[in-house]
Amino acid sequence: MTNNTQSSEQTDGFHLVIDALKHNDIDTIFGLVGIPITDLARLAQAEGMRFIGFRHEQHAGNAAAIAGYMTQKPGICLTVSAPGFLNGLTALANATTNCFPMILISGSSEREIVDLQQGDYEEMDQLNAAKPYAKASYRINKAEDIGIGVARAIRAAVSGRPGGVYLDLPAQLLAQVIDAEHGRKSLVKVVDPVPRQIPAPDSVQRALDLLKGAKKPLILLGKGAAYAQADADIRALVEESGIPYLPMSMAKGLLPDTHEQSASAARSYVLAEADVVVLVGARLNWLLAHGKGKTWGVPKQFIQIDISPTEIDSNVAIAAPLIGDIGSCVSALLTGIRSGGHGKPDAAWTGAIAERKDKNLTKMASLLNQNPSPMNFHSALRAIRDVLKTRPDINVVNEGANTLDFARSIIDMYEPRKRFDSGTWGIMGIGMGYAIGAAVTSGKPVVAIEGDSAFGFSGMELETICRYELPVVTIVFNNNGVYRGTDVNPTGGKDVAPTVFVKNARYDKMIEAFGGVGYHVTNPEEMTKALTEAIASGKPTLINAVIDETAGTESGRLTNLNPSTAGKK
Ligand code: ADP
Ligand code: TPW
Repeated sequence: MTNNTQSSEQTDGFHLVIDALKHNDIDTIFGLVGIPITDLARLAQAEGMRFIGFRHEQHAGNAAAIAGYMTQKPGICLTVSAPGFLNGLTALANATTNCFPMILISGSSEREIVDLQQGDYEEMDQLNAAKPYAKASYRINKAEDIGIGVARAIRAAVSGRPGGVYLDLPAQLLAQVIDAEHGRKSLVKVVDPVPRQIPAPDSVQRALDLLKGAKKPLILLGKGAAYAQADADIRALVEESGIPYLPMSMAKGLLPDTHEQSASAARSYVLAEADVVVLVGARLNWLLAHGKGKTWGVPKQFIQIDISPTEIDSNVAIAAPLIGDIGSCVSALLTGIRSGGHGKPDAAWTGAIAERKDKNLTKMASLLNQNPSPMNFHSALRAIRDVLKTRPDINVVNEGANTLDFARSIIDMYEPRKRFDSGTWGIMGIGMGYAIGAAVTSGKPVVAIEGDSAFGFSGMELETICRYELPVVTIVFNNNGVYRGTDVNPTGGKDVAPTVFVKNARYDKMIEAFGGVGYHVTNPEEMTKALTEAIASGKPTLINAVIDETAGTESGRLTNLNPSTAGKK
């Protein structure tokens, strides 16, 4: 610090962190207070930011992550040291896995005590603990570095493949006092945080050539495509090429699910039969059977659009990689297609898809229209589907096993980035965090469709939803257990089976404890009424939906991934 820039005014680490975030147009923090960040949260609020306080850091982190996914700006999660940090770390790891930009900011204990392991309050080497699970991890030690440290965290979170960034703020840093003018000058506004990355022209040509020769092309849209916010060009690519498309679960709504080129209802057929597949922001991971085996049927060639070069050839050979941001890559393909020479896909291909779609949709309609008592997944979801059809702007959160599998295929989405689910890990526990993040970020209602087990991971955040009066409707598919409620303890002992919960639990009573509205529904008519009223009221609501406890299958559709003991009787 030089004397000639010194003013009589002073600032400190607390102020500089808030100033640095605001300087980069970040207006919301999701977190949970305690030593040493309580004053940071207070100050954020005093300085006009929104601070949303949670009951557990994992959910604050999930809210931040989904806010990042929705906005392309890093969502911020603020926690205390060691245990608070670790609770948030699950969300940071999940964000990194799903390519969502977020920054986990945790206070940390005295460095000199932590490093000598002398036993400080909440002692932990957080920076190193975060590293394997974060895209980048940084610690700021000097108040005058807060500006550059926050800028670095923001750029790391959103540029290239987005991910989770950890930012370590030692308690001593927050209390450090420096000259205010010097502090102001140290702030950094990140210029062009997400620069366009234009694909090389020869890569584009290679992809176009491959596409031109295709007889049975298919476009596969992943959540990277939804994240990229290139909605108009993606739609134009699909419609002008005439190529059938499949959305991954969180890419649903990029084009309305009712679109005639959607091949969702003929998914297994198109995956097996396609000859050239254009992957747009979708990884060939377990969710796509690693791009090989029976699911993928006849030999095929892939065009893969991704911002991350190391994603290419990760599971199978990629014939035409297209490295760049999805907006630029899709627009380059579109220009090529518009300049001609790319005929529409064979009518035999689109015809065969249409035929299978019709058959499968008719079969599904008859399942959906049955009215069993007790209600099952299908009849409950039919009622929800019909209400949500009238509100395409509503955000949908979805987790569970059967509840996830059935809702994903039955609930149509009409707008991009409105569906948030268990994602790349198949994680349980994102429910209320994503719901709060989505409600706060969009200002629109959220309907969270939750298995009863899935809901339990974040259920205490009902209080948060009620406290902030968020328009979140949580529907608990209550079938008395994990997957279903019918397992028995083979020993005849008093403990119930590992998958079983308290029978006939009344989750609706939980929300009433916090002033929210509870409904207990046992048939589709009651579901329709409850959901319609809840959405219209905008009040925090929980609908306890009684589902046939025999209806679910173990692990939902993932039975093949579930090893079972040879000795099982
Ligand atoms: P899904 O689960 O829907 O199949 P994934 O999460 O597996 O989707 O894949 C998303 C992919 O999108 C990642 O490989 C990521 O690198 C990529 N991606 C994310 N944002 C962009 C972008 N703006 N431009 C290009 N690729 C992107
Ligand atoms: C963090 C394992 C996968 S699905 C599931 C669990 C516990 C719950 C299924 O029961 P639910 O749904 O929600 O009642 P339904 O419709 O089948 O009745 N811990 C974490 N993540 C995962 N995925 C698990 C455990 C799991």
